[in-house]
Amino acid sequence: MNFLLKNRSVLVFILLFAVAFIGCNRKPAGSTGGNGTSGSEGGGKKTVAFAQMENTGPWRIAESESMKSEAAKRAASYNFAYTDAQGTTAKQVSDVEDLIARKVSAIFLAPREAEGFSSTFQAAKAANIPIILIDREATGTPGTDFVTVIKSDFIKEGQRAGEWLAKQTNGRAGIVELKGTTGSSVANDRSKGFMDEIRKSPDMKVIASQDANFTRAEGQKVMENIIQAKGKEITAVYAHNDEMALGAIQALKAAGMNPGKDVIIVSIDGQKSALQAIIAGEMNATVECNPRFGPIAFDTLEKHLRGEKLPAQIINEDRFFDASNAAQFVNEAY
Ligand code: GYE
Repeated sequence: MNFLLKNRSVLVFILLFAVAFIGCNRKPAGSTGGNGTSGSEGGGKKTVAFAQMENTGPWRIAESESMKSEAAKRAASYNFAYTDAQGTTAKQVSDVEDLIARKVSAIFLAPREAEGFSSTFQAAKAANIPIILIDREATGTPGTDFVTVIKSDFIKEGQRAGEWLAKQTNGRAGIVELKGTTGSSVANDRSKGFMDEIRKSPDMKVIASQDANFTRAEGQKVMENIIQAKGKEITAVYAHNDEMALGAIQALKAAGMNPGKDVIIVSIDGQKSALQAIIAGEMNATVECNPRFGPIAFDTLEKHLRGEKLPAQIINEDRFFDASNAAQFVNEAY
């Protein structure tokens, strides 16, 4: 003690050490639940954020879970902040603006629509906060407006669905297309890829095509109206995701039609309830679109932080599920 009192610099050092120690053990503010954000900019860790567009339906829930659990695995290095835009692009823009104001270290963004983020990208750049797009595209230049985009090849997904349907129906079908959210890159691309394939068979006709916003309830409602207008002309449904396909199956059954048999159903995602519907014979095929972005998203961020040059796009490899393999994969599905 005598020594300490005599030696002021040692005392100051010990005090500073104690303060730093308390700082490191401080719990991050908030929790990861609901619509709020969590994570602290303190504690020496980086806060990384995920700006999700909405958290309804198995695909989005699986994506959010994957991001949260990967952040938890890397909790020694990161605090995690999460925002839920509840299906509104304007809210998602302001969520990202708030994260920039909070000076988080990096933002993963799943943009609901392609347009609307350019001034947000400018603000992030000015604040030196890297943005990595996951699951959908947004208008802008990779490497400048955002680091890169990690996603599936949506045009290829549409092509695979179209090619499979042409084979399955011997090139003759009256098709209902249930489209994803208007203005999303994914809906445009899934339409384009499908149409590219369908055009090769003159007797494959899209007899109705409507936005059902990627949800089961809207898929069902839109399908009910189309059944009233087109009835027996309908021999196939191409839905941009499984949720809308499952809604359409409900509508077809309620109208006394036979999904999976008289009406061939093909969609995209590969969620558990779709594989179960394939096993039950009510649905025919689904192109996988993997929602488990956590590991690749964080690996990509770390490469960027190490100064590695990244490609403009990072494309996930996806599988294809139908009656031949649905039972084999149903247990690992979300
Ligand atoms: O297929 C769908 C979700 O953006 C790739 O959005 C994603 C799509 C996915 O709501 O189910």
